Amino acid sequence: MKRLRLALVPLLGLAVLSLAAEPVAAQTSVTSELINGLNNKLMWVAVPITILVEAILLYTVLRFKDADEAKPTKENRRLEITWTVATAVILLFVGVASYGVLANDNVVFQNDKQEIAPQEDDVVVHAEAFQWGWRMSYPEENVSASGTTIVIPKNQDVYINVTSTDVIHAFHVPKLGLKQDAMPGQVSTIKTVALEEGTYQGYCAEFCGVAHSQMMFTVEVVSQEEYEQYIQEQKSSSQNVEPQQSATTLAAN
Ligand SMILES: [Cu+2]
Repeated sequence: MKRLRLALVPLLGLAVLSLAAEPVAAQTSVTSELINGLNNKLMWVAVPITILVEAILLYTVLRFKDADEAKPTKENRRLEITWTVATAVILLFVGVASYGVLANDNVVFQNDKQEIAPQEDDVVVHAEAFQWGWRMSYPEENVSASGTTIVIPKNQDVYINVTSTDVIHAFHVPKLGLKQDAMPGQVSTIKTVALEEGTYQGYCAEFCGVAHSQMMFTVEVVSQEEYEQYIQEQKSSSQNVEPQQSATTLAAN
């Protein structure tokens, strides 16, 4: 028994460390808040189960290592009912917690839901992938973004329409919790609300050919005023230089 307790100490220490090691960082977007929140909730289930299973395993090894011959186990109704009910409760918790996140529009946007179509103030970004680069534009403002940088305001619903002109690419901004396949001939929308101003790295996350690794882009989250200023600048300066822009993007890559 003493040895068992000794074996449990580093195990418990590890478990506590794994929980403490994850700092409660400020969330960058509603999407990442939901995803990380679910991850943390599931950790509260997974860590105790890991400890329980490892503890039983260690106990069994240490307790019976000198036993002469294995004896068949006897039926234990109470134990069987307990683990069946416990498993059901745990799976129910995991299912309900996951459904709450997966059914949220900020995580999985259902394109056929009419009632959550963009409102007047909402920002719509069109992200078109091609071999090998991105054409970013604001269809409602009728301007293209400068280069491969998307500027979006914080605390505002942002809809990103992702598509491709050739093969399958993927729009991925890890820090904002955004990921969506870019399918040729199909527009897939993702929605989010950015919460933290800053610059976020995005890239293509679907291997699409020789220059796949150069399909980078940037998402800049700014204040509402800065965003409006940016759109005005784009309107007055460029008067749509979309064809040249994609050519320079391609050359730069
Ligand atoms: Cu790609």
